[in-house]
Amino acid sequence: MRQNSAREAKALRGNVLVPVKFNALWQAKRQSEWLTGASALYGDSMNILVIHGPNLNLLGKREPDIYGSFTLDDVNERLSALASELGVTVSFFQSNHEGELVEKIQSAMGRYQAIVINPGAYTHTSVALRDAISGSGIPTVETHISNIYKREDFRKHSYISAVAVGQITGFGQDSYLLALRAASGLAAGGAKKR
Ligand code: CA2
Repeated sequence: MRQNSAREAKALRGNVLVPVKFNALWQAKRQSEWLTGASALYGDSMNILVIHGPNLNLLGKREPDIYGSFTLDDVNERLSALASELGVTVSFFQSNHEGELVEKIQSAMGRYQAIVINPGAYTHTSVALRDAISGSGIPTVETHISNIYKREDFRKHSYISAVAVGQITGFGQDSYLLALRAASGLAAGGAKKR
């Protein structure tokens, strides 16, 4: 009987000790993440995908009066610098092809917590891009270098805006930086909900 209770006590200690140790480690991990602001508690860091639509590869090479003299590489470099400040990881994709843009958005599911997109001229024509964004469920920020509401009438309608969380338009290359700040907030919001 005594032997049994000793064994039982040992077994009980064993059962209790493991969760207590685990719990202590878990608490320490949570505390350090809270202090450092790291997101390891939720797995990987926040991944944000920046998509540039058709003709944006020509930035800085043509029409500087409308779109400025900066290149797409300049924009991406500034975005990378801001991403480091914000503690997020940013990836870039540019295509002149609607189907490739759709496929990129589809493949972003489960990999990216937010999207920044300048859909270029597809803003005003593409139901396919709109459906891809909507179907992905990824919070998306639409952005434009020029103010699309100050230009030709055909640019005043966006197929994307109704499925985007919001739109930033008319701030030159700063539009992208503002969009990344917004996307970073959206990605962090999504992580808190997990
Ligand atoms: O203002 C924007 O960011 C736009 O999305 C740019 C698109 C235009 O179709 C949208 O209405 C507004 C055009 C991107 C083309 O960019 C070029 C850059 C240099 C030279 C030629 C085109």
